[in-house]
Formats: sequence, structure tokens, C-alpha cells
Amino acid sequence: QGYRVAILGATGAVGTELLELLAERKFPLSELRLLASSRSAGQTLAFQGDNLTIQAVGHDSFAGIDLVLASAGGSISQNWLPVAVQAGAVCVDNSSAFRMAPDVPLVVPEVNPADLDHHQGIIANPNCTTILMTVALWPLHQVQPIQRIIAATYQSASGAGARAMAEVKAQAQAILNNKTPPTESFPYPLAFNLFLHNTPINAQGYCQEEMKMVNETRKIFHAPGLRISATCVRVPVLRAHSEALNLEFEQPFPVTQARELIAQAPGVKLVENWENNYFPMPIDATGQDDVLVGRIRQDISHPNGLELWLCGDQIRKGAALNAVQIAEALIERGLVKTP
Ligand code: A2P
Ligand code: 11C
Repeated sequence: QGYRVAILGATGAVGTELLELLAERKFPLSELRLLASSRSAGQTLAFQGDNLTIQAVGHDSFAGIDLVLASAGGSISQNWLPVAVQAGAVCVDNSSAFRMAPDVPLVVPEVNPADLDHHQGIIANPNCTTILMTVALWPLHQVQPIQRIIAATYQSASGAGARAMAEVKAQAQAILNNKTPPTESFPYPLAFNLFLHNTPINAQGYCQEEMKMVNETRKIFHAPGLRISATCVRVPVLRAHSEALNLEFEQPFPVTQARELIAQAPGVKLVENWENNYFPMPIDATGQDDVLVGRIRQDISHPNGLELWLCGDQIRKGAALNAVQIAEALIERGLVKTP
């Protein structure tokens, strides 16, 4: 059986990756409809030997569609996903628009696939930083619930979209040529620099990205009391995010057990070569499905603490891959239908 699928935001960094993943994973398709803004209407994108024409999203875009994979930003999702659901489609949304709504499952398939069972037409794909963290920590959390997480992130340009990725390259070129670097997608030069994640800051001094890590992780883990604090930083890396995570448990968590759990868990890969000081790096995570985890060690400042480091492809597991895995899980569970 093939499904009639629409990609909303098909021309973006995540949209083009969705196209690649649908082909690579042999997703059962009977139709693929590419939707974007009127700027892209009439242009084509290659898919499995065909050139598919991009359409401007409109009121007729979702007729006959079973499944929508959306990655065009929060306001576009807010405008169009209710229209798609009304037309009978199930939507997997990569934006933050619906993530915290109580009737919207927020799913990382390795962690909480059963949450899909209660969907009302929209399923939210978590924030990229949150996906990478939850898939890595879930194997540990299941054995001994994590009490507290202190996170520092090193986030790539891709999190700000395709134009931002091009901009960081243009900035590097400009700086090397003694020219003023362009800053349209980013507020400051990112090449040869880094800055705190530039989303709005709340009264407590936390930016939106940091609060997404807090609130979304609690929802995915079904752990409303989990204590989390994060500092999110944008770094001049193209498409893989990194995270330094300090974990506190109720009891000591043996490092050897943590390593074994990470080595066996789905969606993660243990990468540690202590002799050569080789651990996960963004260039190694780029293009990979698995989140690379390493440098797992006892926190010398706390008997019940562990430290670990991870890198994951922001566009793949952080966005498009997780969305396609959600779609696959929906099919597996017989849930590609509006309730
Ligand atoms: P377009 O290329 O036509 O602007 P990214 O996250 O990489 O910046 O990509 C954003 C995606 O969202 C692109 O596919 C973009 O299409 C799409 N998009 C932006 N604005 C709209 C809109 N008003 N309606 C539909 N799609 C939009
Ligand atoms: C970033 N994580 O790297 C962001 C991008 O909530 O999906 C994605 C924001 C989100 O800037």
C-alpha cells in the first residue's frame, strides 16, 4: 500500500532532507506533493528520477493527502495544518507551534512511540536539541530516573534554516577576504565566532531554545518534575549539533553500565577511543542517522553524577529523520487516519 504524502516546506533545509529520506528508506508512497511558498511555485525538485513541480500551498493543497510532513515554520503550520487535518490528513509537524498542546503527541520514536496512539491529527516533532538529548538519555533514564540535567549546547547553522547555512559560508569567505560578513539570517557574524542562541529571553534569563529543552524533555519523558537547566549556543558548524550533558541520579550510576546501555540502545552509537582522545565530532555525525555519544565519565564533583558528550546531525535525527520515523511508526500502529 502506498500513501499520498505532502511535504510542506519542501525547498527548505529539512524539506529537501525529507525528500532524500523518503527515497532512502523506501517509504511506501503512491503520491508525493511538494508545497512551499509562492516564491518557489513552478520550480522542480528531483525525486527518484522524476522532476516534481513545487506548488504554492493553498486551500486545495491537501485534498486526497493521507500524510503531511511540515517544516515551513510555526506560523505556516498554524495556518495550514488545521486545513490539512480538516481535509483528512495526519500531520507530522516540525515546528514548535503545537508541541506543548496537551492533545498533541510530542514523539521521539525510540522513546515514547505509544504517545502516538492518542493523536488528534497533528503529531509534533520535537526541537532538534531535545531530540538528540532524549534519544541519548532515555536508555539511562529507564534504568535509573534522571533527577537533574545541566546542558550546554553547541548548535550548528542548519538549525536556522537553509539560508543561514549559506550565510555562514559567505561570512567565512568575506572575512577571509577582509570584507564585512553578511548578517541577514543571523544577528551577528557566526563564522570565526559564536553567540548565545538568539531566541527571545524570558524573565528568568532563559532563551526560548533553552526552555524548549526543559519543557519538551519533560513531556517526552512523562517526567513533569525533571529538573533541567540549559545554555544554548550557536557555533560555526554547518549541520550537526553537539551537547555537553551533566546528569544527576538518585544513586551512583556505574560508568561501565552507562557505556553498555548506550552501546546497545537504538538510535545512538558509542564513540570513545580514550587512548587517542577521539570522541564524537560534528563532522563525523554529519549525514549519520545515529546520535554519537562518548566521553562518558563519573562527575568528580558529585557521587551520583555522570558527564557525557554527544553530536547528532541536526537535519537528520534532529528533524527530518525523526519526522519520517514518526510517519513509519504511525503506519506500523495503523494510525494514518484522522480520528
Ligand atoms: P520557500 O523556499 O518557497 O520560501 P528553511 O527552514 O530552510 O528556511 O525552509 C523554510 C521552508 O518553508 C521553505 O521550504 C520555504 O519555502 C517554506 N516557506 C516559507 N514561507 C512560506 C509560506 N509563506 N508558505 C509556504 N511555505 C513557506
Ligand atoms: C536551532 N533548534 O538550532 C533550533 C531550530 O524549535 O524546532 C529549531 C527550532 C525548533 O536554532
